[in-house]
Amino acid sequence: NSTSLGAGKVKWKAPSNIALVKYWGKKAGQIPANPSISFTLDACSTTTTLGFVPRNTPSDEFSFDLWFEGKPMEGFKPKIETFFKRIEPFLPFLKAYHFTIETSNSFPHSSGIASSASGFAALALCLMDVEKLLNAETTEAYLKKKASFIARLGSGSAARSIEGDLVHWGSHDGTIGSSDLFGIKYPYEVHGNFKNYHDTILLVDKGQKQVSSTVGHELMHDHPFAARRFDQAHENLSKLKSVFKNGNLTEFINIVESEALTLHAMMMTSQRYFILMKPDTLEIINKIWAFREASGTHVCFTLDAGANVHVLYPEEEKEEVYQFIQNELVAYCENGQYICDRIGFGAK
Ligand code: 2P0
Repeated sequence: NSTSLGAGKVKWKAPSNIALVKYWGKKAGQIPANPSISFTLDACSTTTTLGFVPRNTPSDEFSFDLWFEGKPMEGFKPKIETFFKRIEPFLPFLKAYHFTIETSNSFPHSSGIASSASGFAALALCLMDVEKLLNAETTEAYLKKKASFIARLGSGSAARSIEGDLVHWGSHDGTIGSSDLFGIKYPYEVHGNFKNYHDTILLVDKGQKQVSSTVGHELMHDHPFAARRFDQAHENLSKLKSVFKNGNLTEFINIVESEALTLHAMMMTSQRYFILMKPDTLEIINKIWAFREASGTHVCFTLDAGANVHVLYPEEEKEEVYQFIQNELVAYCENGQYICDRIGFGAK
């Protein structure tokens, strides 16, 4: 059903996400070693426009240029080149066009917030729009599913940045439609306690990470605790499914904080070992625990592959917790910087 297509431009805004059960470790072909589930974020996003112009002469090379926040981004081109090579079998039109990729993030540059999830999700959606223009029969559901599949080949966690508000990625026994190849919107009932859940991201350290996530994943290959960890992720996902149904926030906190600390424990116990948390990360965690105990609120934390702390809390407790963040936590943020985010509903 392919038609030819003139020049044009498409645009998508894709959100970042924060894993509750973490993806850490993978098999060949960007297949996760264990299933994960994430909250889709709202404020943290990448906006990408993709211009395309048909090329006159056939070529064996990809042709594209890349702009980041209005400036040419030569340094990132090899990553996109690798990405294009991986996805070409599934998007055979890639070499027929010259692409202009223009991208910008809603969050501050080098804030320690990974842009690979939102970035690859936005680009994958743009490429799927081109496929849709070439084939009018492409449905919205197919576009989203394949966009997640394509995004995964750029960065694993990007598979979870297409839809909202909760996204599950990775085979998990008894979960309808669960797949290693793409993320799916969580298909079961979710308790009202999780509506409009808040995530205030405290920017503790904006420096370059010592070990990239890709290397961290690789170090799980001969990690002494890998097998047990992967089983644990399955167990935690099963438990979390019950929690999403019954709304038990105490149990939610227990799973989510344990996942965050286990992720970092895996880093500390791999060979080579490394630490991405900073002293202030631990200060914040201790403050959160003390406040939770004293206030009876359900504030908790999670961590990404970095020193920043994601402070999670329900809509009902937002005033009290936000006051606590202001009074006691903002002091630990680099230049006082933090981002008020919440659960979001996917790419637009
Ligand atoms: C996650 N992270 O589930 C885990 C937890 C960070 C901490 O997936 O090599 O950028 O591109 O597939 O997805 C970050 O790793 O790694 C990540 P690649 P990715 O969100």
